[in-house]
Amino acid sequence: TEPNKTPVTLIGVPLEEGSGRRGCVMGPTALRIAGVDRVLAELGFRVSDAGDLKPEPVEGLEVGLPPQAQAKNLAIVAGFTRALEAATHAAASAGQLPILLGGDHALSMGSVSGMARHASERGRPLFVLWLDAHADFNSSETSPSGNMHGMPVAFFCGEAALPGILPDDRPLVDPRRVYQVGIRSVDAREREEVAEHGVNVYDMRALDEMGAAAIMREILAAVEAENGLLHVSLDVDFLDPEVAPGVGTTVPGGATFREAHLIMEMLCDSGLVSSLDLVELNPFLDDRGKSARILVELTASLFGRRIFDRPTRSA
Ligand code: B3U
Ligand code: MN
Ligand code: MN
Repeated sequence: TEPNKTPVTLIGVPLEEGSGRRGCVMGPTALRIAGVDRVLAELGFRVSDAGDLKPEPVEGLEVGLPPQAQAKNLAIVAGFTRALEAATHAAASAGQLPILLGGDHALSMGSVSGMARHASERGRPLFVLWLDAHADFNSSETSPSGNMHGMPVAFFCGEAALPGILPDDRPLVDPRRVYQVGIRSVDAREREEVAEHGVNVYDMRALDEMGAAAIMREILAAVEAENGLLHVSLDVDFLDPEVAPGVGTTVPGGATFREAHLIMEMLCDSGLVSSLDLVELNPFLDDRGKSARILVELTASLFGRRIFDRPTRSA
């Protein structure tokens, strides 16, 4: 292991209740079988595996929801959110880089909130790079499905109408520091909310028109300009379903293998990444471990695997 590299902590999050179907509970195991710890160790990182997180017991939160609100499996998602907020914050405070092995995308309610607390203690702003087909900016009042994996961005920006899960005075993420890439499926109300709150959206058209490199240069420049920390949240459905079929909500027309790798390589060169979610992997729907393996390959690129060194950063 190389002493100048931030040690990595893997945290398994066997959460599937935020999504509309079963299977994500197997995600952490599939990522371990695909060798996520091994590739990081090969790249010179000290890796510890905290095992699978257990949710805190939670009851009675429903009473705090607005009338007509929908939040399916609120208790279990809230229990994971509390445990994850604490575990992610603890790892980052101890000088480690947390990687959350999901688990559905509701887990980012906890991981990003934990990183937001960490960043605020350091006096630095937290930025979020959201790689996803979906904006995940529904609230308990706007969600058409009630599935909480469609709400995490609204939650960590303080807009999900889900009181009582974390303290009211918790540090939030400024939606203008959220950068979404790959977006191609947004609900009607969600669309208005995203625009109103100033979330930066590079939808699939932007990715086609600008290319991944130009998009990443803009995002990384914004993070650098404010000396921010950058949390990366990678939803399997960011990728095209032909590349990564192991996800419950496939949306055609997604990112290619090459676009995703370039994004990871540029993130690595930037040195700005503080934390990572790997989410929505559903091994029950996967094709012989293909999607799990691709997530591990992308993680390797993010942590420094490269074809050849480049003379200048992000050149
Ligand atoms: N926006 C829809 C669908 C969805 C969001 N995230 C996923 N699916 N994975 C919803 O249910 O909120
Ligand atoms: Mn998502
Ligand atoms: Mn998605």
